[in-house]
Amino acid sequence: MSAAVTGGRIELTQVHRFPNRPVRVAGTLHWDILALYRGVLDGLRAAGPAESVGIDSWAIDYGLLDAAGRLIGNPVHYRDARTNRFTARVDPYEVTGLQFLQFNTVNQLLTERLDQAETMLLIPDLLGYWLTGAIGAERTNVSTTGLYDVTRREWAWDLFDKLNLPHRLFPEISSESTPLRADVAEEIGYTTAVTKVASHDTASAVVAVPAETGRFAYISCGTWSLVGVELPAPVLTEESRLANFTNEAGIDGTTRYLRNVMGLWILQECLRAWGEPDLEPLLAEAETAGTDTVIDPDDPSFLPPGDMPARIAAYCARTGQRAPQGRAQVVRCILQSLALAYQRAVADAVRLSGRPVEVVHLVGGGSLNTLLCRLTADATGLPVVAGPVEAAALGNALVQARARGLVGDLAEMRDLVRRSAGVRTYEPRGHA
Ligand code: LFR
Repeated sequence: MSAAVTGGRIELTQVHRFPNRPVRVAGTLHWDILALYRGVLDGLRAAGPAESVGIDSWAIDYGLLDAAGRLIGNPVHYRDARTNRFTARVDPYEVTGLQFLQFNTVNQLLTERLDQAETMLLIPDLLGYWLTGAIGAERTNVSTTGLYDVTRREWAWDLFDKLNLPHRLFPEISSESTPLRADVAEEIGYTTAVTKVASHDTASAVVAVPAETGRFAYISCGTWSLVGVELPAPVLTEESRLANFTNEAGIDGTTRYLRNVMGLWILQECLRAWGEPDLEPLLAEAETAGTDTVIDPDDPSFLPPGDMPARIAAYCARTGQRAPQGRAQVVRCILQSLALAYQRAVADAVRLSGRPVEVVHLVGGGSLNTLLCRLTADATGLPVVAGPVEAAALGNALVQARARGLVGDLAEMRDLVRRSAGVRTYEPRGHA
């Protein structure tokens, strides 16, 4: 995406899109990281001379470099089964404030042989290293590893010793901009600098939430749905741990207090199993598809890739419910289950943080899904403001714009989003 700030607005243009297709190799699910890097180079070339570049991606996953700075093997996908054996956390919640997800970086690292590894780079830091030659770690993404001390705002060095993880692996947390390597500049046809943005896509998306006051919840709705509130400080209570809420770092010292809900992944995998039919007609049918069936989107059976319609049917058999019949009912069942999961997460976030909420901002690809937005408004009993769609890209660009003096603090960035991006409000029905 290329972005421009002109006339008091920020405009995004899609310049290049490439697929991110994981590959199973000898039983392990990998990211095709070189294909992704090629996509980045093609995109930069197509974007023409850009004053600055920022990188964000999904969190948690990483590549390992050897002492010569070469990548050791292909990064493993967090949906790989290698972390199935982790059923309880290894990092103390009162230190990391992180939700337990079996695939958190810390767990993944504990499955690896690390003797050849000199450096661990999270995915955006790895791409940044290839573009610039500079090694560093970006805070918002570091906060998703289970190896970050959320109070000291530093790597949790003590924890490394307890877990036998070598200190050398973890690069300094830095926020410096770095110029492109000369050979990369030559390849894409211009030189520019990589600006450190919120490299965790969810953190970038939260920057671009067009909230007017602090009394909002957000749902960053894509493959995952990240549901929570923005706070000035982490919540590290026992209740919060039991509710599996996470305290991930946002920009400017904010805390993204949220829960991971499995999200549109379940729908995406159904569409894949059905041979990628058009979603729009299915959503139209799902409007009136009568089914009361509700699944728990966070059931572990929905985590790995596979035949999702069959897994939904198996879940229903296990929970004594009638399985949804036909595609429209399956879609309806997924969306109403997500809306209920959002309702629970918003209510828990409010209860556990004490932060009152008047509106739910639903950003990301899911904001185009009118049925989901409507069901969410009805379930939460709150107005749902849907959009922007490309929230992560916008948040990324906004932080770059700020580094260039084009916009000020978070409130100003959000003003800019409100002036620029289209949003649609869904009022709840059936509430007094
Ligand atoms: C969303 C996201 C979530 C993270 C998951 C795995 O794209 O980054 O925030 O928990 O992907 O990295």
